[in-house]
Parts: sequence; structure tokens; C-alpha cells
Amino acid sequence: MPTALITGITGQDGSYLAELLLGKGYRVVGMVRRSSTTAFERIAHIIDQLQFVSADLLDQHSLVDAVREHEPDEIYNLAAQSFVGTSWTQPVLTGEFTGLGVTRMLEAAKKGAPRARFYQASSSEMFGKVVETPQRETTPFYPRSPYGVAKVYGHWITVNYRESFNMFAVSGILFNHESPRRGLEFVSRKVTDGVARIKFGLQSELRLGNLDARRDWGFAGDYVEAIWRMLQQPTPDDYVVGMGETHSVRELCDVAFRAAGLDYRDHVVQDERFFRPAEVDLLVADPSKARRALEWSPRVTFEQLVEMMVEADLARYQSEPK
Ligand code: NDP
Ligand code: GDR
Repeated sequence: MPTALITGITGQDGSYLAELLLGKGYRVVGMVRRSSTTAFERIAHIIDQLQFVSADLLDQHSLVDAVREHEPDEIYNLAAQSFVGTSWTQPVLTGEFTGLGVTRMLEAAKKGAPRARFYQASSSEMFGKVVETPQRETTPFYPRSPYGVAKVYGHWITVNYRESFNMFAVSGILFNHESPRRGLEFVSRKVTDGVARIKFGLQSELRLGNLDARRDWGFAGDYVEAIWRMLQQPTPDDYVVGMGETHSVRELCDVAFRAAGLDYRDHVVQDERFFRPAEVDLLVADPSKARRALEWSPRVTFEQLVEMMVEADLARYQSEPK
């Protein structure tokens, strides 16, 4: 039975990846940081099948101890300060978690399990003010936020450990992926939760930022399959994962409100407060390498994803109105 260590197991992707690996017969160890409250909602349904180890991306010793104790065959480094908006108000912390945290995890792997295969959760935000469309593995980076800058560092330190120490370290450059488990601050979930609140009469308007920003949105459950496949390859490499299509925030609103029998133009208000100091205007992936080399293809379309999220939020308010 192979052992996988997942940092960020309490997050959206960690929960889907843990489900996938349990289904494949892995022993799954989740790294969690100490907190006065537990945030295990996303993994509550599988909690009895998981093991946990306490460590923090800011604390090198705890990371080395976690790896040494569990001797994983595969390490999935998903933990990060992952909200782009917060990276402008907490740039130093974002650099510590999302940037230097990667080096700390790589060091822990090098010391505690040097033969383990290592996955780094890199991001399409590294492309930022894009210099080429669609974006692929060879597209130069031009990050537009402290988050994006930190992810560029995390990407290159992963490549560097691969080349310096011959580690099986890969960087997955994933475009936006969403689900009913997405955090409420991200635009997809903010919209689908807003739709449900409006439908149940809890609010009448939804205030958003830039409606013209375009993203390549897919389903998180499909993307963790690509992550796992990257670590099963004969040699380590980096891959872009996305749908290969782009939609505006406005289109996202249109699909989401229509799924509940509403018209977004009656409810959505553009509010300067949600605009970003520097925007990423357009992202669209060229996922042809992942499709070819990993034989990966997504199952859920953009429309199905948005409808799934609206349905889940409607069901949540139906059962326990907030
Ligand atoms: P989430 O924000 O849902 O989850 C982040 C996870 O990181 C949580 O489990 C959180 O734990 C943990 N974490 C944060 N800080 C620390 C710390 N100091 N020590 C230990 N754990 C910590 O993110 P997603 O699941 O959406 O994303 C997973 C990864 O993929 C992230 O690195 C993200 O940047 C990256 N990514 C995400 C994309 C997406 O569209 N979702 C696209 C491309 C990359 P806690 O519960 O304690 O807060
Ligand atoms: P992003 O996701 O920044 O792409 O990062 P987010 O959903 O926050 O923003 C997407 C786009 O929507 C615009 N937008 C708004 N965004 C939010 N959050 N709230 C609003 O009210 C709003 N109105 C418009 C934004 O300006 C932006 O253009 C996500 C995260 O998961 C990262 O961790 C990951 O690396 C990238 O996706 C790929």
C-alpha cells in the first residue's frame, strides 16, 4: 500500500485528492496546522480513513518530522495562502506560505524521504499579464500579484531541486478549478452562493468586481486526476492543466443566475471595492501536453460545473437557511 502525504488536505483540492487516493488503495496522511478550531468540513465524510500529522509551512522542523515519521512515497504540496486578493494586504505572509513554504517542503522531502515523488501546486496566475495566448508550459511568466510572484518562486525552486538533487519533483500549472467545496471568497462560489441567497430572499443584490476578467474554469474533481497522473510518469516534468476555453465573470454570472431561473442583470452590481490593484485580464490554457502525455481529459464542462455549484448551494440553503 503506497503512502501519500498531502499538505493542504483541508482545502478544496486536498479533499478531492484524498478521496481519489483512498479509492486507489493509498494510505493517506494529511498534514494539518494547529488551530483553536478544526476546519475539517470538506473531509468529514472520509475522516475515519485518513491519518493526520500536525505541521506548519512556517516551521521547518515540523515538516521534516512529519515526512520522517510517515515515510511517504508521494508528497502533494497543496498548502498555501491561495486567495489572490489577500496577497496584496498580506504580501509577506503570502511569500512565506506560498513561496518559501515550497522550499521548506522540498527540504523536508530531501532530508526525510529523498526518493518520494513531489508535486508542487503551481498556478496559471504565474502567466498574469499574458505574453502569449493560449498559455502553455513554455509561455514566459509575468505575475501580477504577490500571490503570483510567490508561485513563480515555488515553481522555479521545484525545478531547481529536480535539477540539483535529482529529485522526482513536478510542477503542475493548474488553471482555475472550482467545485461546491470552493471557498466563499473566490468569484465562482461567491456567485453561486449569492444566487442561492437571492433565490431564498436573503439578499437582493450581489456586489462583484471586474466582470470582464476572463478565466479558464474547470472542475476540481477532474483536475486532481491530472495531479495524480503527473506523479505516475516515468520521468518528472511540468504540465499545464486547463479546459482550453475562456469565459468572462459576466458569462459565469449569466449561467449561474439562469440555473436558478434568475437574470443576473437584475441583481449584479459592479463595485470598485472588489477591483484588484493589478488585474489578470485573460487566461486560457493549452492543455495539449497533459492530454497527450498524461492521457488526461476533463469530464465536467464549464456549464455543468456552474450548474452543479448552484444546485449544491440551493440545496444547502434549502436544508438550513442562513
Ligand atoms: P484552499 O485555499 O482551499 O486550501 C489551502 C490549504 O492550505 C488549506 O488546507 C489550508 O489549511 C492550508 N494551509 C494554508 N496555510 C498553511 C500553513 N501555513 N501550514 C499548513 N497548511 C496551510 O486551496 P485550493 O485547494 O483551492 O488550492 C490548493 C493549492 O493549489 C494551493 O496551493 C493553490 O494556491 C493552488 N492552486 C489552486 C488553484 C485553484 O483554482 N483552486 C489553481 C492553481 C493552483 P487551513 O484549513 O488550516 O486553512
Ligand atoms: P483567481 O480567482 O484570482 O483567478 O485565483 P478568483 O475567483 O478570486 O478571481 C477570478 C477573477 O474574478 C474577478 N472578480 C472577482 N473575484 C473575486 N474573488 N471576488 C469578486 O467579487 C470578483 N469580481 C470579479 C477577479 O478580479 C479575477 O479576475 C484562483 C485561486 O484559486 C488561486 O489560488 C489560483 O492559483 C488561481 O485561481 C488559478
